[in-house]
Amino acid sequence: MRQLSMQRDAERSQLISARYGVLVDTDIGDDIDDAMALALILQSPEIDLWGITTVFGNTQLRASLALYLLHAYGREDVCVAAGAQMPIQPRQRPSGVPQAAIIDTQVVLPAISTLSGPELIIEAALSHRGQLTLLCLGPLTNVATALRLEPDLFMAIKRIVMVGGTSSFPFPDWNIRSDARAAQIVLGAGIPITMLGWNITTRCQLRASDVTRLRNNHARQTQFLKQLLEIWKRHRPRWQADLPYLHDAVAVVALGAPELLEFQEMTARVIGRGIFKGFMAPRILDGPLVQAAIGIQAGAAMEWITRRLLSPSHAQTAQFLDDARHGIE
Ligand SMILES: [Ca+2]
Repeated sequence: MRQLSMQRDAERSQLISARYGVLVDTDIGDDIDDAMALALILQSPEIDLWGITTVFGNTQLRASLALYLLHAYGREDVCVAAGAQMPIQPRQRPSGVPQAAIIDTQVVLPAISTLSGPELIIEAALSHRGQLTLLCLGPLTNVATALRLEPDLFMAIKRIVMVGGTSSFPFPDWNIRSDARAAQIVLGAGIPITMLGWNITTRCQLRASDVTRLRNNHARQTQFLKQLLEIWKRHRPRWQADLPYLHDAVAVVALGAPELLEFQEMTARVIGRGIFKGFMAPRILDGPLVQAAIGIQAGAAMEWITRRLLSPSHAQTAQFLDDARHGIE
């Protein structure tokens, strides 16, 4: 009996120590993958979501969309701040946030934080020194601005997990080329960085069988995702495939199931000027070191993502973790 109890305590300790305190910086609202990643986070018991900041273009509308998603998942407690609208080094025009069409204006949502995006990043990092994992799902303007505002910030952030760049041939992916200067600042800041490049995230595309499973699941949250998918299909550029890539969801896989990815330390230089402005050149040039994903078990990762998105709310699991934490304290 005593042995069983000790085993349970050990399991609880393991679960709690594996829990990540995360702030998500996102350009939610254009492509669907940011929303899918946020939904996945809210379904992941090992992730404790401390806040959301929005970046790029109409960040107020993006923040409203994030709040609406949190409402759908019953997580109105999470603080959302609108961040930088203009990149430090502008390259392309932001879109009109088409996914915000899902917002029911009759629903009363919590207010957007009075802090700016960079201010919320600073507050979260300094109030949880050494514990904050920043999940960066868009251009890196907010994080770069926060690093400029608070010189000690790089010491306080535990890790950045970013979607962007490449670990194969030089390439100008959307997040890096949308603000190349911000990417240079963040990569060079001295914070441990896990990088999920374009060559890895494009391996994870929603499958027709996943859509069928979404359609056949009648949970409120799943219906919300299904609606988002319908909006995405109406607004996707003609050159895009019929089913979306889940780039940003791969960042959640890196936290929840890192064994499905293979990583390698490499240099990652971002070109800031000339015809190659916005390209990331990995390995071949001197530059900041990152842990870059070089491989993914794509089928297993998609299965992990889909199962989590379709699983019943993890609220009970989170409650278990909280109870366990109080039990140990
Ligand atoms: Ca994104």
